[in-house]
Amino acid sequence: MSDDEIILSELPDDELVQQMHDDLYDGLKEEVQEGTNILLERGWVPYDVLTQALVEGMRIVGEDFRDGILFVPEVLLSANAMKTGMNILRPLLAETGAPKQGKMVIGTVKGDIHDIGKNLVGMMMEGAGFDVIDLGINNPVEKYLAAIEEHQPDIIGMSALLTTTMPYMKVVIDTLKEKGIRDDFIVLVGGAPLNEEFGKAVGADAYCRDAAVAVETAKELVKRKHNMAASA
Ligand code: B1M
Repeated sequence: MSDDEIILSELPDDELVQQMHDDLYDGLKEEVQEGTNILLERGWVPYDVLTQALVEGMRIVGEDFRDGILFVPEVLLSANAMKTGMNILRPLLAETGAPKQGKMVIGTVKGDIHDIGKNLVGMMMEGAGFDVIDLGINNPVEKYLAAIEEHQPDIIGMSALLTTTMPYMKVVIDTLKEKGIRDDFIVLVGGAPLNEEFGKAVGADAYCRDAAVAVETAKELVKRKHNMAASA
């Protein structure tokens, strides 16, 4: 061991979190995994590990990607390191014992392979008591339709991270309209380049800024739908 090797378990929380940002930046899977476990062992709640250590680390990666300091291969390593941490947190976030809320089909739209944000939304929705059917990435409208047919969800969630792929959400929603089934579902959209106005323009029920907002919005809209059905 070299003199300057960092022992993660010996770092105080704030320095460990900083170090995890650096390790995520450098795409160091095992270190991110170890850091995640250490924070959990120290009693951190999974949501705080997720947001403060992992999501914040990815935000920094995103800035340097945007500024041309990091490139695709490096960002891929960071994404994989992030996923390692998320995999540890997934079961912990899911086992909250929350009462069943409904079913959601979620996928990243056609042409888009970004899935970290979508996965995170799926994890948080599961934790809030929703059954989540994850369609993965690069989904053409046919995939959503097949999943609707098979799973009869309450909610359809779409994710897009590229300005070139976000318009595809309208293709999906317009197809639902053409088939006369649009109003059978709550449609939620999200992803970094979207905003409220875009959500309205494509005909979604709501734009969700982040996973926590997605959970709150989903709960609220499902409740509203049930109340409407009960009073009909
Ligand atoms: Co991409 N990429 N990328 N990338 N990438 C962005 C999105 C970009 C903004 C980077 C930049 O330039 N600053 C830029 C898009 C620019 C634009 O369109 N205006 C970009 C680009 C250009 C590209 C490529 C074209 C690069 C290239 O090849 N030259 C290429 C495209 C590939 C494709 O999809 N066809 C590409 C590839 C990649 C990687 C494969 C290397 C990797 C993805 C790995 C993976 O996902 N498995 C990658 C990554 C990691 C990023 C950044 C750095 C990080 C995205 C991320 O995971 N964020 C991203 C920079 C950025 O976003 N600032 C960037 C963390 C995640 C937790 O946040 O996804 O926003 P986010 O999710 C949030 C909310 O948005 C929301 O909740 C989540 C959690 O709170 N949310 C939802 C998301 N989906 C939701 C769905 C919902 C509700 C809420 O449904 C109900």
